Amino acid sequence: MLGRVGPGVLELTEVHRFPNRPVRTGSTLRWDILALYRGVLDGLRAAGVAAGGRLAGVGIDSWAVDYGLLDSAGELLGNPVHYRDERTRGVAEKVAAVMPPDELYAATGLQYLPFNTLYQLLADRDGPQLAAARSLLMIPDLIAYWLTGRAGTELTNASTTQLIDPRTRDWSFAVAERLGIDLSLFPPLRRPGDPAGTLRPDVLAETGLTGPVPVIAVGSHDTASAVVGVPAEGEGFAYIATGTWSLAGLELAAPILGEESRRANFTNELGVDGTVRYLRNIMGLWLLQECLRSWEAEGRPQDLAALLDRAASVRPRRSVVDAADPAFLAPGDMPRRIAEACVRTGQPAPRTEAETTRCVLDSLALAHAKAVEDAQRLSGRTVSTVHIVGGGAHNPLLCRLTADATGLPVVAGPAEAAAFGNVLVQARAAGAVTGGLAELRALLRTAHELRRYEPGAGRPGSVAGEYR
Ligand code: LRH
Repeated sequence: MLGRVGPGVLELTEVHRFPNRPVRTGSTLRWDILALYRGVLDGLRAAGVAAGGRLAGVGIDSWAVDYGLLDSAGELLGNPVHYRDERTRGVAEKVAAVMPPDELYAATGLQYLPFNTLYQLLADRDGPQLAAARSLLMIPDLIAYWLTGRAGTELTNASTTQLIDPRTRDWSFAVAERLGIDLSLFPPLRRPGDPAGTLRPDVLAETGLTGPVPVIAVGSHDTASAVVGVPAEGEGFAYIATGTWSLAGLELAAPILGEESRRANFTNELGVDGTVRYLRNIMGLWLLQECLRSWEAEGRPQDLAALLDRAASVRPRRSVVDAADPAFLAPGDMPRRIAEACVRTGQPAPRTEAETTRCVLDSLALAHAKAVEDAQRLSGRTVSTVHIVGGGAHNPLLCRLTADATGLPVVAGPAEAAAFGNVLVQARAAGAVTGGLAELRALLRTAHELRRYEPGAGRPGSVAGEYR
């Protein structure tokens, strides 16, 4: 994405898009990291062409928790393993025997997800790669390292490792020691807005860019950048960052680390400008993406807009599944797994693509509402507006069902919130704009058209007009 930012100016242009297709080798699911890096280089070249050869900065964000291991020469030891791989099965139980879950939560504030970096590192513990590793780079830090030659660990993403203390916003040395994690593998922490090097000469040559091009640390966890890109006014809002995942919760000034919060499986990830992302992971549009993949493989490819239209006419909440259930984490045959979950819970199995889609969207809307409700109860905050950002902002049925389930108005957009949050934090570090998150969000509200869905307004035509 190419961004142009200045006082009163905020534009994003998509200059290049590339697929992210994980690959299974043997029994292990991996990221094709070199293909992704090639996509990044192609994207930088396209951005340079669109911007006339000069870029004021580059910022990188990606999904969280995963990492690459590097040897003593700084070479990547293997393709990073995908967090949906099953190698962490059973690891949390072993961790619990050494450090009970309540103590781990009180120290790190992280919700239980089987793929937290901590569990992945423990799953890798006896492998030859970790033994040979001299450093560990989270995915965006790895891309930044290849672009600049400089290694660092960006804080918002580091907070998803389960090795950060959200009160000190530094490593939790006690947790690492107790669980035998070598924190010296991680290069020094950097914070959003910090300089992160400049593009290497070979990168400039390959992309046709004119140097120097600074790389600036942003909220490198995509969800951290997406929350910067929530066009909210004031504090009484909840956000749902929708994409492969739905990340639903609140922006807080301090973590909540009590037992009730742990039992509700809320996380305290670290955000930009000292904020905390208090949220719960919900399986998200992954459920629908995987269904679409299955139907296509079976020779029944679907047109998404038509499918959503048909799903809108299906009887509401005919069957719903638990959209936070890790049983839906792994790839493969999602329609069958959804049908099985319905039958297991005494509900009718969806019979058609439209019924399955409706089941997914009803289930997501209910899970969104539950997360917004629980977050309010646990934080004492009152929410008057729910913001949906990310890909789901383009899904009118999901937005309407979420408004109905929460009983609150939903403001949808921008779909590219993470890219907006990324360029805004860069632009501020470069001095092109000033202010805190409130000012950055005010700029966003002037730059982007949003849609508002009122609860209980009925059919898809319930879009109550533009919100500007
Ligand atoms: C969303 C996301 C989410 C994490 C998951 C691994 O892309 O970063 O915040 O929990 O991927």
